[in-house]
Amino acid sequence: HAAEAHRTDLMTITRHVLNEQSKHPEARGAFTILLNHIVLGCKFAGLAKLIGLAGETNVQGEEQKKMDVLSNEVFVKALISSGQTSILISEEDEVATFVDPSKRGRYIVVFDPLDGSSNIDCGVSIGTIFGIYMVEHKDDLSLEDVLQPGEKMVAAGYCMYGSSCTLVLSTGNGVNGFALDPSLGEFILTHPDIKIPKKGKIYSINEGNAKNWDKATAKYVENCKFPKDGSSPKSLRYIGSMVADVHRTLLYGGIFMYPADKKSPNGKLRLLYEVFPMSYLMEQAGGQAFTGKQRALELVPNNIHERSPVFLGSYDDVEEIKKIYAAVE
Ligand code: AHM
Ligand code: MG
Repeated sequence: HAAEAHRTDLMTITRHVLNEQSKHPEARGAFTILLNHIVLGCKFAGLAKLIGLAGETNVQGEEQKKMDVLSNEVFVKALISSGQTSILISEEDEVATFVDPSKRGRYIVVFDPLDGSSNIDCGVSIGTIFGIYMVEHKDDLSLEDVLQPGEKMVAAGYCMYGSSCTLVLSTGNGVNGFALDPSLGEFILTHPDIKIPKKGKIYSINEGNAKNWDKATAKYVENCKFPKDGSSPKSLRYIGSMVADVHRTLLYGGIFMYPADKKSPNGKLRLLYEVFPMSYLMEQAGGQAFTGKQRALELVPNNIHERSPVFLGSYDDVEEIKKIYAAVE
């Protein structure tokens, strides 16, 4: 009666992470506390989306703070009060937050508290994206500690506020998906060990930018629509909300692209808290992430809000765009 056992033996995200960390007993408690504070921020951001849908003014008729600003405040406070963080980098804050030495821990968290917030008003899925680094010496910190390639992250994830609230996490040991059970208030493991299909049938890109694409991007998209090898054309899906587009790519396979173009030579997406965490998850799920020049996770950031082009998804699909770039350069 395995199915029954499954229903009564709930694998919460806390329990799952404690199991995963059992090989590193020294890190167990600290990481679990940190994750619980991130989860709190996600629960709030999910709520913020619902409040955002309800309108911009409260009962007193006052303008309320924008939901992304509010979510950022909740995340920053939750992360500092965890006692496990040393530096925080948020898409909402121009400068890095160095946590007061009395409250410092060994983790650096880079995050976009509410990505795709322009989609709130029409109820489209939005999400939180985060990546986690670890510092050796929490008493001797500098920005250099955070300007590290994505492959140095010790964990990354996102939470999607859609038809359900879904948290996808990797601690460097595969990718797992958890759904928020609203009655329990707990994230429950629903998608263990996610692997991205080796090849997909979907491509995802803002085609409105086609006028400004480079040759490689244009050629790849042309191949998606008019394949030269006799295969069927791919379907186009583009939500315009990175978390939702990446989540679909992870589960169904295919490729998500935000390339460089003539107007935005580095693309649009931010390296530290958008491109790195999603690239980390893709690799952990068996896919790839490429910048047009190199493996995304090997890039070394020069500043905290730097942008980078990205092509990520199924192994074979990213392999194809890599070949095209190699041929046109
Ligand atoms: P934002 O941080 O201003 O919300 O922008 C990020 C979003 C991503 O979620 C999404 O992938 C991208 O912008 C879509 O951009 P575009 O509208 O140019 O296609
Ligand atoms: Mg963003």
